Amino acid sequence: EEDPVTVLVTGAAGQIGYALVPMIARGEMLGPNRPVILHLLDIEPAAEALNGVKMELIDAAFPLLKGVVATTNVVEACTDVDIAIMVGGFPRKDGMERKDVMSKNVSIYKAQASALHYTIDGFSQRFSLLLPLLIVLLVANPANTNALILKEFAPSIPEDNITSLTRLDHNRALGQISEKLNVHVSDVKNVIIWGNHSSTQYPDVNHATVSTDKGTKYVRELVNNDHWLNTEFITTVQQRGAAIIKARKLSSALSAASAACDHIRDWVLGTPKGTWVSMGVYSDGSYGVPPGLIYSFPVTCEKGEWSIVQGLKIDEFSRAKMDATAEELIEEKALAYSCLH
Ligand code: NAX
Repeated sequence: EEDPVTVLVTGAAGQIGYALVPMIARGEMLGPNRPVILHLLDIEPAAEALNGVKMELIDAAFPLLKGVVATTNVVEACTDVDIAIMVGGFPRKDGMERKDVMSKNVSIYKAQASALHYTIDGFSQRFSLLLPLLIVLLVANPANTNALILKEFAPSIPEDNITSLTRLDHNRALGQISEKLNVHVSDVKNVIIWGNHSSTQYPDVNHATVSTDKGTKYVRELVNNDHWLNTEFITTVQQRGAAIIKARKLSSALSAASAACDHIRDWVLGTPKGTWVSMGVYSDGSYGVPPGLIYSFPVTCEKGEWSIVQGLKIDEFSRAKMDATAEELIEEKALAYSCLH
C-alpha cells in the first residue's frame, strides 16, 4: 500500500469544506490507491459543527481514510501536513468596506502562514512520501492576494509551492464552450483564465480546441461567432459565481470543491500530454505580467512542479484584458500591505 498523505483543509465546517472532504477521502484528489489522513481546521464558533463533519467522515467508512484530526488549534492542524487547502476565511458582509474584509483576511493568513512555516522543519526527515515538501492551495477570497500574504509570512515554503484556485473559472469556461457546441466537456481543452479570481479575470479561448471525429479544431472556428466569444462568453464566466448565488441563495460549493481536487490532482500527478490548466502562481514576468503577483496563468505540471506555458500569441484584445486584471491585483496587493501596518 502507498504511504498516506496528510491533507489539511481549513474552514472545514463550511460549505466548500463539507463538499471537499468526502472527495478527498474517496481518492478523487490523489487517486484510488493513496490513503489519506485529514486535518480539519475551523474556528471556535464552528467547533461543534466541525466535530459533526468528523463524525460523518467516520460514518462514511471510507477505505482510504486513515485518520481524521478535527481541531480549532492552528498549530495542531498544520503539523506534518503534506498538502494544505486553505478554504477558511472571513466573508464580506453587507455594509463592510473592502479594506475591512481585507484586513481580517490578512491577519488570518499571516497567522496561518506562521503556523505552516514552523511545521516545515519536520519534513526533512520524511523521504518516502509522494511530495518532498508541503504544497499549498489558497481557495478563500481574495484568493490570489491571500496566497501572496501566506507566501510573505511562510518563508520556509518555496514560492512555487504556493498557488491559488482559478480552476473553477477554468472549468466554467470549458463548461460554457461544451454547452454552446453541444460537445462533451472532456473534448474541450486549453482555455485559459488570466489574472485574478474576480470579475476582472480574463477567460481566453484563443488557443482552446475541441477534439472531433475530423480531428482537433479551434474553438473560435467551431463557434464561428467572435461577437459571442468576446462578450457574452466572457461575462458569463466572470459572473458565474454571482449567478450561482442568485439561484442557490448560497455560493458555489460542489463545483469549487471539485475544482480544488482537480487543481491538486493535476499539480501532483501531472497534466495530460498536450493539455494545460489554469492556476494562480507567483508571476515570474511571463507575458509581461508584473513579477511579485499571484496571477493565473496557463500551466502544465509534471512530478509536482508546474511551469507556465510559453510562447502563446497574445492579441491586442487579450493584452488589454490581461493588463486590467493585473492592475486590480496590484491594487489588492497595496491594500493588503497597508493592512499589515
Ligand atoms: P463558508 O462561510 O461556508 O465556510 C468558511 C468556513 O471558514 C467557516 O466554517 C468559517 O468558520 C471558517 N473560518 C473562518 N475563519 C477561519 C479561520 N481563521 N481559520 C479556519 N477557518 C476559518 O464559506 P464557503 O462557501 O465554504 O467558502 C469559503 C471561501 O472560498 C470563501 O472565502 C469564498 O469566497 C471562497 N471561494 C473561492 C472560490 C475560488 O474559486 N477561489 C470559489 C468558491 C468560493 O466562493
